[in-house]
Amino acid sequence: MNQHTENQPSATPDFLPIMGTDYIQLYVSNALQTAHFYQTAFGFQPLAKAGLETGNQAEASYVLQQDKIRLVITSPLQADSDIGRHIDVHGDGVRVIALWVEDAQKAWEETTARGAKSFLEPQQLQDESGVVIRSGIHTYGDTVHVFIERKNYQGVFLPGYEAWQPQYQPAAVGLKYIDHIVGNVGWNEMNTWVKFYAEVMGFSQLVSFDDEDISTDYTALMSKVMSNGNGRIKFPINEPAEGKKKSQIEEYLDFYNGSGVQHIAVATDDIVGTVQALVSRGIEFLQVPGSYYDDLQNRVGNIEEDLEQLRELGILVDRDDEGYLLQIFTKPVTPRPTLFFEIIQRKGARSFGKGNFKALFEAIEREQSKRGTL
Ligand code: TYF
Ligand code: FE
Repeated sequence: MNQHTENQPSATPDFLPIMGTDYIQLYVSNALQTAHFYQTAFGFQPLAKAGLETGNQAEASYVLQQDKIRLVITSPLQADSDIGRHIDVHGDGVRVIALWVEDAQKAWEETTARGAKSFLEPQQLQDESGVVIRSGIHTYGDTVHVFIERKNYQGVFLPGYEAWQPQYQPAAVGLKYIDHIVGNVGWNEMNTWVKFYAEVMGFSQLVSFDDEDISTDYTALMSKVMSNGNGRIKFPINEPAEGKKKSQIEEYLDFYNGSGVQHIAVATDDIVGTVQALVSRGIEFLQVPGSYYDDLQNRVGNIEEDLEQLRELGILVDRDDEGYLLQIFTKPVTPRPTLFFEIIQRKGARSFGKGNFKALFEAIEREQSKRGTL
């Protein structure tokens, strides 16, 4: 087994304190309809919007919220825009992982001084509800991190946005917070990005898996998990490895045309209820064979959930030294096999479901073979 945990004593104070994920911004071709999908299918609530009606001629954005999770769904309103080019190259996908920081000026200074490429110099946004400071740096592919400092801001989201309260407000499905956000990076880029999160952002490596751990017949990949000081931000990074046929990571890179966000893992404290609600709203999940459940009890011991219910829904279970976790993966939410969601419930476990990798990756391979991309 090649999994190892690295204990990193924090001798030096955190130069980049992060309180959590502020929002995730997707660039999509029809933000109005994508926002409807996240409301209807995923139970997000409308929070704020910006666009022509707020004086923005360049782009329209819809902000959705479910508990601590905020999504910003953005489309261009004009030809020849950076947003339009992002969509043309990548399809709909994640452009911004915004991090809630104490000091956005310092976050930018500390990271750019350590080698980050600036995306946005610190700027002050102001309206009658207060002040937000924002800055940003580039990370893998065309993905960026925006630092958001909102110490005294009382508005709905950010200056430039107005409250969005349509009549239509489907119920939430129990999604609570972002557990982790996974990036797929290109061949031989793993070390670059592990080094970036370690040296530029002060993160440490939690675990790593190599292709010995996680190759099935076809899928081969390497994965390392980077985490910030307080553990609220966890960024696993995947790199493809040579296998018998095309790695799922390589398939992603081909369709996304480069590195980018592969999956967003969202936490629930009732995975059975959440998944039932998602299924009833049309979300499709990867399915594992029934035999997965035959030896589940032997593998994970006693769990509180009803095994039959887990089998019916296709929820996976894994155990580590600290407890267990339940997880399930959606099919891609875009026409390209790129972005998908993970629903996760942690019951003590702090790992990522290594015991499920084989069953999960075989399920992904069945989808790849339907697509003819294996
Ligand atoms: O985030 C993780 O590490 C798990 C497992 O392509 C995983 O969710 C790893 C790679 C992958 C899909 C899921
Ligand atoms: Fe995950």
